[in-house]
Formats: sequence, structure tokens, C-alpha cells
Amino acid sequence: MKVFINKRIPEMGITMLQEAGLQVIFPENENLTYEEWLKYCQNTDAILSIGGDFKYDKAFFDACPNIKAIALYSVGFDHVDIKEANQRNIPIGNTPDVLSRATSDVAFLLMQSVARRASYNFEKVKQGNWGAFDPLHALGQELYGKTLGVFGLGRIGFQMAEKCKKAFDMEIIYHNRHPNEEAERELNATYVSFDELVRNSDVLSVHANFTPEHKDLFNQSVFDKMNPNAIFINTARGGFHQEADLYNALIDGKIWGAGLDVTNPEPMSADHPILELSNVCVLPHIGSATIEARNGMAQLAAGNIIAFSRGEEMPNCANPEVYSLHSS
Ligand code: 8YV
Repeated sequence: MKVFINKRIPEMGITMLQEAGLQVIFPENENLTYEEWLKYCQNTDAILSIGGDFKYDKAFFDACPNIKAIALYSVGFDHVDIKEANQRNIPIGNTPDVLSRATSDVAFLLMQSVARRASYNFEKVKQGNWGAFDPLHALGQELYGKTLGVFGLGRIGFQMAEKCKKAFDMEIIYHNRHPNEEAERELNATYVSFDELVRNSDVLSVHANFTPEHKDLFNQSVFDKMNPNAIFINTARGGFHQEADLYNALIDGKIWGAGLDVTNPEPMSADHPILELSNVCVLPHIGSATIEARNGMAQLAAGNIIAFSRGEEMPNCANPEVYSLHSS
């Protein structure tokens, strides 16, 4: 079975595939155009897919009828049309859990960085502008006892909430599709409506799976309702927030600050005005960028491909329903 991998991943994942007797194909250069990428995908049985630049949609599946399985090197699968994959009986693997710690660490890092204006102050030092001591300049805020609102309290949201609880004794409120009993029991988290989440959070951190109905959910009307001391954190997907509205909310003082590991679009343009603000920290989508998380992702993604090659169900599958849809 041929497996196309569009970028190098930690060696252990590649070794696993080779030891399982699979033929691994890498592109000649990793920055493929859509057309070049299609050519590779047309001549392969399975893809170990890194990054979300290209969509797995109807046009893709129509153009690549030989594809039988896709193992994503990500937990998010918003770039896959699951309905189309299901119709074609294509399992879509993903990499949950192994990156929850690393991604929630970045949410926690952004929260503190914004609260203490760390990026702004670091920039000043780099520019030779340390400045004289000023009791009133660029003051931060403390997080002790404040309220963390989690939008999407699943695996990553739980770990962010746990860190905030342990470090700053923060109150945890959350909004989800379903109540999270573990978080209520262990973190004393309280389920609230979306409106209450928006109005009552001192820090509002987004951790949900991105779906089309979430597009621009955090927009002007939401920022207008937020507490003017609130910090907005997004480590999930840039599509959750309306970036121009976020910028306006920041300069109009509707919210206090924002920390983003994801932007809309990515990469964010270097001359984006949001980067000029002292109450913002932007990172280039590094949520899972630790040795530990990336090794774990390599193992899960390779494990998914190997399971598929043996006729087994992928152990980590974004569309497990695919296994029952066509079975009778
Ligand atoms: C990846 C991610 O770095 O897992 C996800 O959903 O966003 C990140 O871990 C990115 O998707 C590259 O594949």
C-alpha cells in the first residue's frame, strides 16, 4: 500500500510505517501547489496529511478516486468534508489527547502574556527602549480569583481550566454542546449559556472544534457584551473570531486584551494593525509544537494508517460512523 506524506514528521512515525511494510512517498519539495499535491494524491492509497492548507472536499475526492484513507496529523478536522468522506467510505484519522497538554499550555501562556503585556514589553527591550521606571506605564492585571470562561470544554479546554484553577484559583464557567461532568466534579466548573459566558468571563478561551456555523462567532456584538477587563484567547481556529471586529474591540476598550495562536487568515500579515497593540500577543499556530506532542501525533497518525492497511478500524477516527455506514 502506498502512503503519501506531504512533509517530514518525527522519524518514529515514518519508521513505524516502513516496518509495517508500507511504501512511503514524500514530495520532492514540501511547498506544493494544489495541482502538485493532487498529482501525488492521485497515485496513492492513503495520505498522512500535515497542515490544513488544502481542503478535503468533493472536488478533491472526485479528483483522487484512489484515496482510501486519510490520517490527519492534527486533532482538528475542519478542513475535511466528513459527509463526502463518509459517502466514499474513507476513514479520517486524527490525533486527539497527545497534544492537549501542549495546546492548553499555549492558551495559558497567552493569557499570562497578555495580562502582563509581555510581548509589548519584550519588543520595547529589543528596540532599545527599556524606558525609565514609570509607576503608571503599561500596567498589567492579576488573574487571581478571576473567572475563566471556556468555550468548548473538551480535552484541551479541561486542561486549560485545570491550570487556571491550580495556578490562580480561578472560577470556571463553560459553554458546551453537552455538560462536562468531570469538569463540574473536579474543577467545580459551572455550565452557563453562551450569553452568560460572554458577559461573565474575565478570560474567555476558545477550545471547541471548528465547524462552519462557528464562523465569526466572536464578532462585534459579542465583544460589545464582554467585560471591558476581559481577555480573549483563541488557540482553536482563526475562523472563530472576526479579526476586524476584534481589533476594533481592542482599540475601543470593549475588551482588555487578546491572545491568539490562530488567526484568520493564517499566516497573519506582518503589517496587521493588531500587531501594533500593547495588549495583544500573537503566535504562529504553535499549540502542538513540542517534541512530546509532535512525537505523539506521529505515532497516532502512523498507527491509524497501519490499522487501515490491516483492514482494522483506525484507533483514532474523526468519522467512526464510517465503519457502520456501509457494513450491511
Ligand atoms: C497542527 C492543530 O499543528 O491538531 C490541530 O488541530 O491545529 C495543530 O496541532 C496543525 O493542524 C498542523 O497539522
